[in-house]
Amino acid sequence: MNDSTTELLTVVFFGKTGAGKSSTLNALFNLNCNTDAAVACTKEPQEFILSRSQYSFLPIEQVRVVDMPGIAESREADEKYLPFYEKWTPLTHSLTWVTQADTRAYKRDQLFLMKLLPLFHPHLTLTIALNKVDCLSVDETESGFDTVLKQPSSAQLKILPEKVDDVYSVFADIIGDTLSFQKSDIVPYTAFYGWGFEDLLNKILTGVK
Ligand SMILES: Nc1nc2c(ncn2[C@@H]2O[C@H](COP(=O)(O)OP(=O)(O)O)[C@@H](O)[C@H]2O)c(=O)[nH]1
Ligand SMILES: [Mg+2]
Repeated sequence: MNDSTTELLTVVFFGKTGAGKSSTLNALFNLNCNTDAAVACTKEPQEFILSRSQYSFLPIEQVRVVDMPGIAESREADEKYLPFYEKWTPLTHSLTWVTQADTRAYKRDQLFLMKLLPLFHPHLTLTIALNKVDCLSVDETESGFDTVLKQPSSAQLKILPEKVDDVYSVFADIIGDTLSFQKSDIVPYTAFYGWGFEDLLNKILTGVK
């Protein structure tokens, strides 16, 4: 659905505070969005225009990427940020919903998605970016993420499909028939180590209908 006359594709990063939206944008595109483990530091949408002269892998002349303030910081913050989400949702071609692999609590994602879903363009490309795969917990006896090879351990790889199934049902439950949504729309990765980046970039940049 990108408009070939304007050659501008808009990719917007949504998701809970702390899920890793800003870190992902920084790592994917070498940007400088503020990040913090403890303090929510993206207070307003931050917009960046990327052009193919600088990023040769872009499928289109210009890509606008937008880093949003995180949801679920507090009730007041959600109320303050909702208008930003309401403004950007209809302008979005590729929506990257960042969430974490190292949790089982997705209720906040569901509640916010319920509010925004009516604003989604029916042809919008949705990607669930499942970050922090490095933190995916495994049995104490098994090893975790290999920080030297920068890849998940075999134990983590073994539980990943189950994790993707869980996340799929959490989101599919809300999305219903509103738009096409498949398990392949969920991309596991880690912004820290870059594992999964190629799949993520392909999905968010070239999966646009
Ligand atoms: N372990 C781990 N931590 C991450 C990863 N991505 C981001 N973080 C950390 O998560 C925290 C929140 O990240 P940030 O990008 O500010 O989240 P945002 O609120 O969604 O923009 C920061 O401390 C990041 O360093 C990852 O892949 N693995
Ligand atoms: Mg942020």
